[in-house]
Amino acid sequence: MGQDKFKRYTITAALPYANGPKHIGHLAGAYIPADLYVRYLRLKKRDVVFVCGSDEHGTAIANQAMKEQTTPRAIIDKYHELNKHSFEKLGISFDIYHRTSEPIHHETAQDFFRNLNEKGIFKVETSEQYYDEEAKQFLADRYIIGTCPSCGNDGAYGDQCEKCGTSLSPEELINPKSTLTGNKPVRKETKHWYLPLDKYEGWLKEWILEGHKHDWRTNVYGQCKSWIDGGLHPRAVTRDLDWGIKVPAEGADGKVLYVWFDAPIGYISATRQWALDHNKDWELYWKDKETKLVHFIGKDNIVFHCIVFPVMLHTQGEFILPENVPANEFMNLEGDKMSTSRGWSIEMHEYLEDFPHKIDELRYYLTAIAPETSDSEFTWKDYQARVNNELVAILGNFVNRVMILMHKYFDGIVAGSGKIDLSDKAINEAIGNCYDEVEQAFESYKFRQAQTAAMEIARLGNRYLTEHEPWKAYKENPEAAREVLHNCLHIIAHAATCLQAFLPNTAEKIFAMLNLKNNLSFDDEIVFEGGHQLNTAALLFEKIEDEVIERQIQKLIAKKASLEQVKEEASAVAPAKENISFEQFSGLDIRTGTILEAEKVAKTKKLLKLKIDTGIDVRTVVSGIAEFYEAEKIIGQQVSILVNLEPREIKGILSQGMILMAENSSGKLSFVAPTESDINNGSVIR
Ligand code: B3M
Ligand code: ZN
Repeated sequence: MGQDKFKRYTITAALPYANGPKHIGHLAGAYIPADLYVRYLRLKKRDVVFVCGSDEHGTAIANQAMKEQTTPRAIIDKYHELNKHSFEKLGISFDIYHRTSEPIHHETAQDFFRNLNEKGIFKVETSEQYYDEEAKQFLADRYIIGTCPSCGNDGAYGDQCEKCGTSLSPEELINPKSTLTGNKPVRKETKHWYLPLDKYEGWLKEWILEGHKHDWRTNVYGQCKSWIDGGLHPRAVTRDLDWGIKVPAEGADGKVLYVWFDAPIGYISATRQWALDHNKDWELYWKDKETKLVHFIGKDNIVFHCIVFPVMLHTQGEFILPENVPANEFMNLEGDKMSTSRGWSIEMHEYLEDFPHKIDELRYYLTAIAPETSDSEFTWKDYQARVNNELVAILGNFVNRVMILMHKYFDGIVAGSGKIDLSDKAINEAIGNCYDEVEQAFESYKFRQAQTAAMEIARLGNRYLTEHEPWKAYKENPEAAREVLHNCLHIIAHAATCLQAFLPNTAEKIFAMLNLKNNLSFDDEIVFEGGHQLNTAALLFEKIEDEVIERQIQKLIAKKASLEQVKEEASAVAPAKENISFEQFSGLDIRTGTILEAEKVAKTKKLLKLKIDTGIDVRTVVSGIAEFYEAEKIIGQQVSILVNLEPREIKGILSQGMILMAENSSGKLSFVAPTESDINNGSVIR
């Protein structure tokens, strides 16, 4: 199987954006398979480092910050912790869960860029890009929406139409609009650094199309082939953005590294940090030819891991390349695409809240339906069936019956002297075959098959027990019953050994019941000596009742509905009022003014006392905006003010006029002010 060609293993799982919780589709796509593979390697006593962490740059983070009306920093701190914690609870055994906001990562990414820049790898080009004159910034792809040229969807983004899946560039959008201001953006010149992928087409053909035709998954190979055959183009690796890693080059002020340039380098910086923490040499894990590098990802990340990042590693010169990129397809949920934003998802932390003690059940089910070759589907009914018919009825039942009988008939003591072997030749051989199949499946990244083969040991045991009926034999021939049960103990120990990558908590419980050391590796011998005392039997799995499943389905439907309602409310607009005459309108004297002073009105939640220069005079106005604006931050803010409103007393203060505010459907207020700077105070608004 060639597994000994390598001295050590660097295993990566895609760095999830820290812009929100991650759902069980992500878990099934990259993290569980990576964890299974790593646990297998550890069981084979191989030298392995398993790295992951939060991807904390890019517009995904900046967008979420805007949505939650907070800073990118606050967003990444919040979701890094949430995701890290969920992975831990789910038994994803990373050696390090790092962050791309760490200084060591900024340094590593900048060094990488500098190195390629000095080698003259990049093409530096000035081009015209969309610019929002009002927001005074270049617009990243995600900040431009318009009509999709392929399907006509008018909410397509500058990089992709999410309706039809076409990948786009901003220039292709019909009627582009800035998402920041809603304005039509203009074209403006800007300079960027490009990775000339086109120059490496020949190299990629040789490395992937010839070199990995037989060992990469067909879906991965196929995607690479269609990218390469379709012709590659230079890709900008810098962006005009203020959230990210500063571009370390002359003339790059205000520019950051493109998030897909820095994120995969995150694997390297995570390894560096881990090496520092554990007194290891990180370079061996990234530069030694005897190290096997494997990236676990979902199918939407294939081009970056198979084409862009390898070209970066190759042009750098010293780095190894991935041996394999076993990307999974997608997992759907109850007949529809899984999506956090549409509320059709089971987030990892949601599952953990409802089923804190059913970790192995989820790992098992997600592996059983892993989308290794095509999209698959999670349904709560199928989850229930797998748990009840396989984990409870086969594995749990077998282990439980054997333990109970051993305690009932023999006080939980293995009798005899010396080593008590597995005496049934046929069973012994069958177990050997299971091991072979498990290993072969692991070596070729077929985790569904590996799990089925490992479960086969428990099935075997169940059949063996049913055939030999020790509870009948015990009456006439207790020694025969004893031998059957001893054999069953061996079968249980083998099942636990083979299943422990999939079911780590269960295996731990089994080893404890058997009074054997935890984490038996594939090469450890299983030994029961005469006189060996078993521990008491504990229940491994509980049957899942229909109500539990029904509740989950209802919860899912309710979540989606409530999200849709929120969206509807957010876009709801108050109906128009009755017409008024021009005279009535002209009666309003509205002017531009500037806030000179602002302070909270004591003992109120909503009120600010403002001093306003109206151009006519300086006057006091009390305004109910304290929940939306802090007093100190609005000094100097231009406003629109109705100056001929009858003065009135509010909380003992005479308020002379009213500030005009825009109010959205959720009650949020915003100033209405001129957008040009030469509109002086006292200008008439009409
Ligand atoms: N954060 C995209 C994603 O979460 C991206 C992966 C980076 S892997 C280096 O799907
Ligand atoms: Zn489209």
